Amino acid sequence: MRTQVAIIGGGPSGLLLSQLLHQKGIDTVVLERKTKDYVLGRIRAGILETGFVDLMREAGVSDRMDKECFVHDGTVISFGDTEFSINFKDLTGSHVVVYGQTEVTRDLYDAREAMDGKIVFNTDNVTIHGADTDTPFVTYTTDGAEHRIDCDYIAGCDGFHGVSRQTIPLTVRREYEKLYPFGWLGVLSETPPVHEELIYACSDRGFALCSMRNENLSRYYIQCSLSDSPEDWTDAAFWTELKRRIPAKYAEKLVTGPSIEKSIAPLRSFVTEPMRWGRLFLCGDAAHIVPPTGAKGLNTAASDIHYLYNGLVQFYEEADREGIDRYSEKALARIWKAERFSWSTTNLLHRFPYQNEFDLKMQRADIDFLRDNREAQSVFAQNYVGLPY
Ligand code: FAS
Ligand code: PHB
Repeated sequence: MRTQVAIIGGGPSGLLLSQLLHQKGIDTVVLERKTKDYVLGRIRAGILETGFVDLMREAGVSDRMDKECFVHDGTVISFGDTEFSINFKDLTGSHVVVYGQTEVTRDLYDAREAMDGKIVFNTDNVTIHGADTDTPFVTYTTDGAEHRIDCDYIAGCDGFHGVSRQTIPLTVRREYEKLYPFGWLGVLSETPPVHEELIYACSDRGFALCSMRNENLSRYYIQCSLSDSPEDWTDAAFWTELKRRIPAKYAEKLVTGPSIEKSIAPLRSFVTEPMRWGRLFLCGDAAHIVPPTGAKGLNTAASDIHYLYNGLVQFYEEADREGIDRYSEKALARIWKAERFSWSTTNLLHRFPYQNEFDLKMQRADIDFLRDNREAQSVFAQNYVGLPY
C-alpha cells in the first residue's frame, strides 16, 4: 500500500489530521492499535479552546458540537469556603467550549467513515522505517499478517506510550519531565452539574474539580494519592470527600449518584524536543503531556495539528517546505507556554506533601492576588481560553 501521510494513532490528533488533510485531497492511512469502541470508551478531556473548535469547523465535523456544547464565559476558583469568578469574556472577549473528548473523537470517526477514510484497527507491531530518508515506510501486523505502507511523511499521533517518539534516536531527542506526587481520581455520573460553570477548588484536604459533559452528565475529580486505586474509593467515599473540598453552598446542593466511570490519572509535565525527525512528525501526547489542571492536553494536540496540517498543505500545493521545516519550532513555542500554565495552576491549587506553613501562606497569597488583581486574572484568562496559534 502507498499513501501520502501515514498516521499512527486513531485518537483525536490522528483523526483530526486525517480529516483535515482529506478535505484537501491529501491521502492518509490511520493505524490504530485498539478497536474504535475501546478508543471511544476512554474518558478524558472536557474543555475545548476556540482554536480547537475552529479546527473542527474547518474539518467539517462541528455540527453536533455546535448543537450540544456548552459555551463557558468564565470559571469559579474556590479556596475553602471562599470563591471568586474569572470572567474570560470580560477579560479576553473569548470563551471556552465544554464538549467531551469522547464526543470529539466520535464525530471524527463518523466523518472519516462517511468518507471511506482508511483506518486500520487492531494493528500490532507498528514499526517506522527510514524516517530519516526520503523513502520512509511503516510496517504492522493485523490478524497475523504483515503489511507495509510506503509514504511521503509519517505523523506520530500515538500518544505518550506510542512508538513514534521512541523512533527518534536518543542522540537526537531531548526529554523534559516533571512528575507530580499525586493523581486525579475522576468520576463520571449521570447527575446534573453542581454549578453552571466549572469549579476549581483548593482546600486543606487537596484539590477538587467540578466539571460536566451535559445537563445530566457530570465529571468530578479529587486529588488523590498515587498509591490509590479506583477500587479503594466507594462512590459514597468519593462524594463525601468531594463535598469536603468545595464551598458549602455547592456541597449542600451537589446531586450525587452512581459512578458510571471511575479512574485515576497520574499527573506529569513532559516535552520531547524536537517534534520532527526527517519525515516523522510527533503530534499531541506523543510529544508532550501536561497535568490536566489547565485543560491544555487536548488543546495543545489541536495546535500541533494546525501547524502540521498547514505545513503539509503548503508542501503538497505549493512545493514549499517552509511550514513543515518550521513545524517543531512553532509547535514547541506554544507548547512550552501551555506547559507553564498547566504547571503553574497545578502548583496554585494542589496540596504538596512537602509544603510547610510558610509554603501554605505563599499559596494562599497567590490565590488572594489572583482574586484581587484584574491583570492577574487577565493572564489566567488569556492562557485558559488559549493563546494564539
Ligand atoms: P491519545 O493518547 O488520545 O491517542 C493516541 C492513540 O494512539 C490511542 O488511540 C492509542 O490506542 C493509539 N496508539 C498508541 N500506540 C499505538 C501504536 N503503537 N500503534 C497504533 N496506535 C497506537 N486532557 C485534558 O485537557 N483534560 C483532561 O481532563 C484530561 N484527562 C486525561 C486523562 C487521562 C487518563 C489521559 C491519559 C489523558 C488526559 N488528558 C486530558 C489528555 C488527553 O486528553 C490527551 O491530551 C489527548 O488524548 C491527546 O490526544 P492524542 O494526541 O490523539 O493522544
Ligand atoms: C474535564 O471536564 O474532564 C476537565 C475539565 C477541566 C480540566 C480538566 C478536566 O482542567
